[in-house]
Amino acid sequence: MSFADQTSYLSQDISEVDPDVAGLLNAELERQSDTLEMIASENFTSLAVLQAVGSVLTNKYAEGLPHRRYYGGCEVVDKVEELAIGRAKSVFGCEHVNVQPHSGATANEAAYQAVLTPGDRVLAMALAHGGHLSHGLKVNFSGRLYEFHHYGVRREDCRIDIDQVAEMARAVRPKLIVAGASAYPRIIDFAAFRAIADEVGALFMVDMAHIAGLVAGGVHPTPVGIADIVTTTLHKSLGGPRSGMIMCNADLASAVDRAVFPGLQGGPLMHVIAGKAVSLGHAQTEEFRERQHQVVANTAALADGLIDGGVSLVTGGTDNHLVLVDLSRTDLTGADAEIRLDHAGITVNKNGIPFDERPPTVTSGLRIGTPALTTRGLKEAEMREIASVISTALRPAVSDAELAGLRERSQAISERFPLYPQLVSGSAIA
Ligand code: DSN
Repeated sequence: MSFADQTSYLSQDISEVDPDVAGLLNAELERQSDTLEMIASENFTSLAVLQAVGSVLTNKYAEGLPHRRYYGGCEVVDKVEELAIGRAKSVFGCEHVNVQPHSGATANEAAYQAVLTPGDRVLAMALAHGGHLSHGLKVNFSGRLYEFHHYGVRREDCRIDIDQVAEMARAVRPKLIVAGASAYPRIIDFAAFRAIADEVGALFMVDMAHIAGLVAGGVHPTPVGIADIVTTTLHKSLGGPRSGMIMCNADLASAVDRAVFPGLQGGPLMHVIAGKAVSLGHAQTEEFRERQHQVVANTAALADGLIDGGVSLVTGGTDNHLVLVDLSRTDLTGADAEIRLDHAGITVNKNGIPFDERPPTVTSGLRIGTPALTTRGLKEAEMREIASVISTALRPAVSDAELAGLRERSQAISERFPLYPQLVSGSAIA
């Protein structure tokens, strides 16, 4: 193609321009279709969100906020961002929202920057007990910039030790207390954290990334109206595009906005903000609310099936979208179990469990979630069948031939629930 032929540059299909990348997109579509996706932080977004994220809005710079931009030509993207803001307020009932964070980690980074000065003390949940990387892990920006102290769960029941939170808050006198988890299968009592924050004069922040869909669907208590700041991702249980968002009370609005831009980011990803608007619109529908109820019902059915199959679960069950399998009393590590389930056609991640004696690269746990498969249409009957596949795969002496048989059972389920049928005919592009 010569420079004179610009029409081709602008309009040629990816399969012609770049068969390597096009082939990989199709391979990933096939992988997602043919396996059972049970990573608790993943989901399948809608075709409509894929279309928004793959749109011409990727071409646009729009630093600033709607009607207060540093670039011309923002009249359309202003409307897109206003739609996302208005819908986020309707879904979660927040006073203020900034929809520009590129990810959950950057949402947290901006939230900290809005209310903290480097060196300030923060109290958050330990990663090893189910917290998040950006809640003060030493090698993460959060642990390097701020003085994090960590609470955890009780040894006897693996529930958040709210007495320990209170004791630590009184001793540490943090400026900020953070709640929210990446591997906690139970409901979090936000009001109890608020009371502790008030007692010690701390601000209270919730990172609800994992449970945002459940909160929007009314199946987990909301932290909005209780916490001063609420951060989230859009792509986990909420099922939107890969990205983040910050909600806060009106008094923190300008500090949050300034922290996102110019504090942390440059141009917002307007194509992704369009995807956020689409998914937040969907989060107001009855289909969405019913699906969130189904997520909780599916996880409960999965938990019951696993327990019946002899598998131990941290806390003995679940209230939300995930279970945490406890392999600590077996010879099987989380790393080996992840590989076994991969061979059985089920994608999960190894995960540390509270008081794990194995290192984080090995672990004694598996985190298994149901949002993605619930979006695909699976219900309790399929969850019981999947629990049977998983329990069999985790048995001590399972053979390769048995794992191959289990993979056929997994594939039989995935074939009954087609994923993106519009895309399967040779194009993974929306
Ligand atoms: N990495 C995300 C998760 O898988 O839960 C959030 O920390």
